[in-house]
Amino acid sequence: MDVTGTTPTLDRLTSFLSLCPMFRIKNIRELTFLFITVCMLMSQSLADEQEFMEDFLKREFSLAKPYRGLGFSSSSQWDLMGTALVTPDYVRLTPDLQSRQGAVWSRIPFFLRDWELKVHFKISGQGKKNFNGDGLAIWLTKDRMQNGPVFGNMNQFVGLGVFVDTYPNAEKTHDRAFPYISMMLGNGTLSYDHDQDGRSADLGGCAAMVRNTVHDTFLLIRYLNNRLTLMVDVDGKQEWKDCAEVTGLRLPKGYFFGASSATGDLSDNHDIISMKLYELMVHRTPEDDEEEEVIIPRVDNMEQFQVAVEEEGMSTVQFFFTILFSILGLGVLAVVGLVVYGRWKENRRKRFY
Ligand SMILES: *[C@@H]1O[C@H](CO)[C@@H](O)[C@H](O)[C@H]1NC(C)=O
Ligand SMILES: [Ca+2]
Repeated sequence: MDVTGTTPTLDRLTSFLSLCPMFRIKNIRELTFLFITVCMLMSQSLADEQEFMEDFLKREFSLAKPYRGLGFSSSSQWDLMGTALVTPDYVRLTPDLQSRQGAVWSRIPFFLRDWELKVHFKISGQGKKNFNGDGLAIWLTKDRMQNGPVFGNMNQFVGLGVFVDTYPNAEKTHDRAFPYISMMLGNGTLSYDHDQDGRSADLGGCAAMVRNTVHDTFLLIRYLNNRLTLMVDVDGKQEWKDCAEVTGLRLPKGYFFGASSATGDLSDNHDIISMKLYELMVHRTPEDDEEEEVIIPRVDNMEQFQVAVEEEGMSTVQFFFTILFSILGLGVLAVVGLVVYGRWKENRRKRFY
């Protein structure tokens, strides 16, 4: 942005402001801040809308009706495992019975750079709230078809896990409501702590009422320019709600998509209705393409991320209101000051008589 271009705007802003007496204050720095903040907010929302140009459904990485030959035919792109079975309307990972594990795994390694996965799932069962479990997980990991304690998949996994956790295992649960959806990036040494519902390693999440709903429940995992965004549509309003987001997340290529689930003493039916993978088309600069490939998944500035989770900084909206109220406060102070000054002058005049 060149300097000469911005000056007339500032001049115009100043002359506009001098028209309204309320805003006639000497220091226009606050107002400039306000103006810039509004511009930033507007450009932000525009950027969000235009982030990618197009998306393309990739059938080889998608699981959708009709599930012809799924898990059996040699031409199928998916394998079934454990209790997983296919019906005309869904892939049931586990039935509403104790101690079951089931999974469905893609057979094809995945190499796309920017993508979005829409998962249509259903969790239902006889148990009352908090007498059901344990939930399901969506994966994009180095290993496939493993058994284990993380929603029916191995621990110390390498790659991405998104968990729909329907049972609070930790006793201190007042900090989050269940079912709780969260994500984690495994690097082979990090482990998912089932007794703590994965708190120590999760990269954020949200509560989502996803069990025994009358409407359809969806989640969306978007990976775009190394930013991972998790969104949910669980209220039957056909609208995505933000759940969690991590920037600077680096995921190696050649991993496998999967979905898994496990029941323990408590159970539920855990069904996948579809998993649709879209490739996202993005504008790129040459520098973007020269970016290093990682071998182990990681998040840049992990420490920074953890700080951000613990003590949230001022959001743009908070900043906007802080500035707004500062200006209003200054206005009130000015009026009070004028009144006091007027009284004082009057008193002084009186004293002279
Ligand atoms: C995995 O991540 C943890 C926590 O960030 C770190 O301490 C550990 O060294 C990492 N392991 C590998 C193999 O990179
Ligand atoms: Ca749990």
